[in-house]
Formats: sequence, C-alpha cells, structure tokens
Amino acid sequence: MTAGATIRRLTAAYLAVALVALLGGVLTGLAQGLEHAGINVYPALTPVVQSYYHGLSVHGVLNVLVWTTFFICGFVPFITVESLGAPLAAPRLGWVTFWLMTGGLLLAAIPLVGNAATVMFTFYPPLKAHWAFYVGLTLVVVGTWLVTLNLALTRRAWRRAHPTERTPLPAFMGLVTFTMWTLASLGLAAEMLFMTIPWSLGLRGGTDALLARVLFWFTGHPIVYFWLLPAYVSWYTLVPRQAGGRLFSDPLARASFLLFLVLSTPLGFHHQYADPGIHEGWKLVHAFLTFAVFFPSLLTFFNVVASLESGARARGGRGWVMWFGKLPWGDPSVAAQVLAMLTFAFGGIGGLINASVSLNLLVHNTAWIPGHLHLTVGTAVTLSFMGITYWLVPLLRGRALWSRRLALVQVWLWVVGMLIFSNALHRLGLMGMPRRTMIGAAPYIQPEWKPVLPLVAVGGSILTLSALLYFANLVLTLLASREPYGQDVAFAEAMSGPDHAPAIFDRFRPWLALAVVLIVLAYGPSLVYLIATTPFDSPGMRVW
Ligand code: HEM
Ligand SMILES: [Cu+2]
Repeated sequence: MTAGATIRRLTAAYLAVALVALLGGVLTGLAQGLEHAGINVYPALTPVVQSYYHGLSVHGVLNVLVWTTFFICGFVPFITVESLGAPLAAPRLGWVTFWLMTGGLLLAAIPLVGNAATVMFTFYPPLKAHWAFYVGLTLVVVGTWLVTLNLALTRRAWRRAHPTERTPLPAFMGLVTFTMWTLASLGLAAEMLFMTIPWSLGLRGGTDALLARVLFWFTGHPIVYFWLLPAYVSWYTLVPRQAGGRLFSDPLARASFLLFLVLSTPLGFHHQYADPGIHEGWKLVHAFLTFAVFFPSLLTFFNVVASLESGARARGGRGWVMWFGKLPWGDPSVAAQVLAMLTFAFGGIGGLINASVSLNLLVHNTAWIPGHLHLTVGTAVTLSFMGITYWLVPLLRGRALWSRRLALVQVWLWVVGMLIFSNALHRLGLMGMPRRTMIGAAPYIQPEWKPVLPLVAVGGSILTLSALLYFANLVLTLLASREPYGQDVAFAEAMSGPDHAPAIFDRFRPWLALAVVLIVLAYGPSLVYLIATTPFDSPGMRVW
C-alpha cells in the first residue's frame, strides 16, 4: 500500500523546513554550552547572533516551535494517509497550509534573526517583540488547524467507504494528536489575538504579564504532548514491527491516547506554581491533574515494552531482562527510538519532581529545567524523530540510507552527549544555578558550580558532533546513495486487535466534550477572574 504522490511531496517539504530549523537550533545550542564553560563565542558571532539572549531565543524557537511542529505536520498526515490507504482528502488545501505555515515562519524569522524578537520562545510580556514575530507564529498555529481539518476530511471520506471498520490505529492516533492540539492551542491563539498582536501594533497601550502567562501555559503544557504523541505513534505502530514483534494491545493504545485527549490541557498551572495572582487551590487541582496525565504515559510504557519484548523473544531473546539485548540494535531507527524511550524514563521522573508543588520551588527557574527539557523534547522526541527520518527520508527519496553504521554512531553519541550534558544541568540546578543566564558573565558564580560547568560544554559538543553526523548522513542519502529503497510502510500488527476495543474507543466527540468540560472546570474560574480584573497597564520592555 502506498500513499499518493502528493502526500509524499508534502511530507518531504515539511521535513526540509524542520531539518533546517534543527540545524540552526543545534548550532546556537553549541554556543550556549560553550559559554557555560567560559568559552564566549558570541563576540565572534556578531552581527549574526548579537547576544547570548538573542541566540537563546533563536535556539528555543527553532528547536521546540519549528523543528517539532514542521516535522509533526509532515509525519502525522503521512502516517494517517498510509494507514487509511486513502489519499489526503484536500491536496490543494494541504499545499496552501504548507505555504501559510512557511510564510508565517519567514515572517516571524525576520524580527527573530534581526534581534527584534529577543523574547525567548515563551515571549512573556512585558518583554515586547516586533509584531511580525507574533503574527508569523499565529499563522503557523492557524496552519496546524488546517492540518487537523484535512485529516478530519480524510477520515470522513474513508469512513464513508468503510462504515463498519475501526479506524486503523495509526490514523486514529494521528487524529487524536491533532484534535488535542487544536483544542489546546486556543490559549495561545487568544494570547496572540487579544494581547500581543494588538499591543505590538500599538493598538493597545499596555499589557499584563500574568494573564499572558496563563494563556501561554494553557497551550504550553499540552504542546509537550503535541510533540510527544507523534513519537508515541511511531513507538506503538511502527517500532514493534521494526523490532520483529507485534503490538501488545491495540485497545490499550487507544485508551491511552483518549486519556491524553482528555487530560493534556487542564493542568498548565503547574508551570505557574511560583506566580502570584492564582489561587493556591487551583494550583493544587492542576498538580493532581498533572499526576493523572502521567497515567497514560505509564500505559504507553507498559504496552510498548511488552511489544518490544515480543520482538526480542521472536529473535531468540530469553530471561526477564536479558531479552533486551536481542532487539535489533544494528538498526539505527530502532536503536534511536529505544534509547529515546530509555532516556524518557529519566525525563519522566524529573517531570514528577517538577510537578510537585513543593519540590518545584527547589528547581524552579534553575538549570534543572533545561536539563529536564533536553531529556524530554530534546531526546525522547528529537531522537525518536531522528530515528523516524532514518527510514522516512530513504522512503521519500527511494534510496537507502547512506550509512547505517554512521547512523548508529550518531545515535549513541547523542545519548552519551545528552547524559553528560543533562546530568550536569540537573546538578547545577540543584546547586541553585539559574537558567536563561549568561553564566560566564554572572558575578555570583559559586565555587561548587565550577567543576560541573565544563561538562555542559563537553556534553553539548558531543551533541553537536552527533547532529552534524546526522545531517551529513541525510544529505549523502539524498545526493550520493544509489541503492534503491522500498516504498512500503510496515505497520505493526496487534496481538489484541482493534475489534477488542469498545466502539466508543473509535469516537471523538464524547471525549472531546469531556476534555472541554474538564478545561472549563480547571481554568474557568481563574480565567474569568483574571479577565474581569486585569488592568492591561504594564508598558512593554525591550531589554536587549
Ligand atoms: C547540540 C545540541 C544542544 C545544545 C548544546 C543545547 C544547549 C542548550 C543550553 C546550554 C541551554 C540553556 C540555556 C540557558 O538556560 O541559559 C539550552 C536551552 C534550551 N534548549 Fe537546547 N541544546 C541543544 C539541543 C536542543 C534541542 C534538540 C532542543 C529541542 C528540540 C532544545 C531545546 C531547548 C530549549 C527549549 C531551551 C530553553 C530555552 C529558554 O530557556 O528559552 N535544545 N540549550
Ligand atoms: Cu507542563
């Protein structure tokens, strides 16, 4: 089964933008890592990068907003179309969407690169960017809604031809991902449309930090699931097959995604435990809901490990734990994703610490936080996406990966580099070192930080080397590889198939309604109060 040519070209176009963004993200990261060890490369980088904070803004935006979003908008529709065996319902809309998003990205990039949007990827007011930054990012978000629309139309057309079948799991998961995101992104859209855009255009005199942060984190927590769920799609529906096994349970997989749909959004206050102006009681409600959304991740862990085990045992694996060694470690796509899963276990444990109201106070705004997010979005997601491109780029190009061995080296380097890098940041954070700080210029550097700081640069350099090998391999695959590569996408079969799931596990509306109810309960009172009382009298600031 192969999808139409349109989806392939569209996916390739999204991947191209995503990869360029990642390259920029990695290079700016290297400069930050070196800076922590006292090697200040910023003077040499002017005027391209005009300050540490300029570079950090580019780093955050390119990595977590552009690389992730563009990869996902290429990968998820591809998987959906392939698994349905039906073409994209509205191909022209697909291209309009791509150009809208790319146009928005370019619009946002002008002030970002030009140091007129050095507000970091969270753009908290009263830091004020050029209006083109906010408008451009808003266009990208609107583009993602059009992707949702196209996926929904595609499933509807498929449903007409297959009235009684269960939606195939990969397509179901793709749709849940985009439905969840569309609902969750309303907070960000509201912040842009009612606050930052009119304010940056001069139509509104002042702004308010707290309301903007509430709207930002309404979207800012679920966005992590928007990054993570596409990796889960691969872990559930592709990796078991790549590992020579079967998915343990299709109904359990659906259950976990439906729980993500319901629970991803109503918990953003866990990013605001330290913010005044939000009642402690609501912070506690969001804390409990955060622990609740850990549950579908545990379901995922159980289901995916059981699936991997089936593959390893089919390959002759034995014992309670030793089967793990029998996974196809020579396949860089599998190695990348299994190692991403392992790294994610540490990220998850750290996440529980962040989510705990009292422990959060210890790590809040310290280097612990970037330590955590490089394990999660920087590895669980990014290394999984890299693993996916190790088969997806060959498939789109029709040529085998240039070098599997180089890819394996790359994958292991990423993990080793990340363990050094992230461990150092976690430890520095526990010693009270702040994040988002040009540490080399800080007069308050503590003696106990000094032996750990060079590890940030060592780990960061290994990561950069790994990334450069990754890009080299992909470029050589495009340009120099001669061996042909097949066009089939092989999805995993399930030991317990979709027909074991109750019919309600194949419906969206009841779950979406439940999600809306929970959001209204968890956010409604605080939002109503803030909107009614917020004075919008804070002037904007440009501090760079
Ligand atoms: C070569 C690889 C990388 C290196 C050396 C690196 C380095 C760094 C450093 C040192 C910081 C801390 C800056 C500070 O708090 O002052 C940072 C922040 C950050 N990094 Fe990376 N990074 C890399 C790759 C990535 C990737 C792949 C992602 C995500 C996909 C990512 C996402 C982020 C984010 C979101 C922040 C926080 C930005 C902020 O506070 O505004 N990084 N990075
Ligand atoms: Cu969060």
